Amino acid sequence: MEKRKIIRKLKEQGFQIIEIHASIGSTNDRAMEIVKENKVDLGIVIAEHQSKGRGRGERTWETEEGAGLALSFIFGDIAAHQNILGRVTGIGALAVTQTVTELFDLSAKIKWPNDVLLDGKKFCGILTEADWVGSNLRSLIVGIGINISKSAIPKEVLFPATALELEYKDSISKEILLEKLIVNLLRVMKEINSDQIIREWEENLAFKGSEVFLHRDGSHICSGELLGLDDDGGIVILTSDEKKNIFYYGDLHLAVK
Ligand code: BT5
Repeated sequence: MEKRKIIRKLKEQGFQIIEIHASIGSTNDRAMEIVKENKVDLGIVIAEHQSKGRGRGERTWETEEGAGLALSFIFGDIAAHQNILGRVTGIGALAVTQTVTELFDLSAKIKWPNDVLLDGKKFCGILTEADWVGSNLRSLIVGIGINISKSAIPKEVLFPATALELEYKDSISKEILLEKLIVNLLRVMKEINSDQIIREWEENLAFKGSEVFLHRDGSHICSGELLGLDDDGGIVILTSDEKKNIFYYGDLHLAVK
């Protein structure tokens, strides 16, 4: 990637901290180190390879050299609004879906809470982490991992995986992808308090209207019809007793007919 050009653009967009690494442990870990040392309103850490990329909980995220992209945004100036915490991951996913539609005319779906799918397969995962000072939220870190080419797909995955170039059936430019994604993410983050943004996320929700089940730490939690999202970014599942159940974390699966 052409570092100098990217850095110049990011500075124009107001980024105070910009790091671009060929290889790093985890961009989210690096972003967390940065916010512990400095007050940052807007920052970004980008890497083309991660040796210790992380997913949710104890899970890992692989960013294969030359085939994937890892980026972590630091948002300090919106951190005052703690009530938006449940919205951030989905809104990051919305920025990714908008980006691949605009650039490649691909229809991506958001698998609640943090995966972005193309043709039912995961090509992007999002990990949002918060930096707390006592009970005050100081910064939010939004980590986005994207599979660009086929070799980015790990051999063993929990959910079927794909890569952008496989779905687009052509090569893509990381710079153009990065540029568009940043513009889109900054825009949706500005709208994070609006109800409209939740509806847009909902419009792109995978499995909406289908029978799903929710798992948490390996245990079955709930089965029913996925109705949509509540205002805090939770999913609403209608169970056979006609009750609407709302959940804020877990892994969602399509029920096998
Ligand atoms: C995620 O977790 O999907 C969140 C991934 C976030 C990665 C970004 S990259 C930038 C930033 N820095 C980090 O260190 N992390 C963030 P989860 O829903 O828990 O899914 C993790 C699971 O996805 C793993 O257990 C694997 O099964 C699968 N997986 C790992 N790498 C993958 C890849 N490259 N493509 C598709 N699936 C993958």
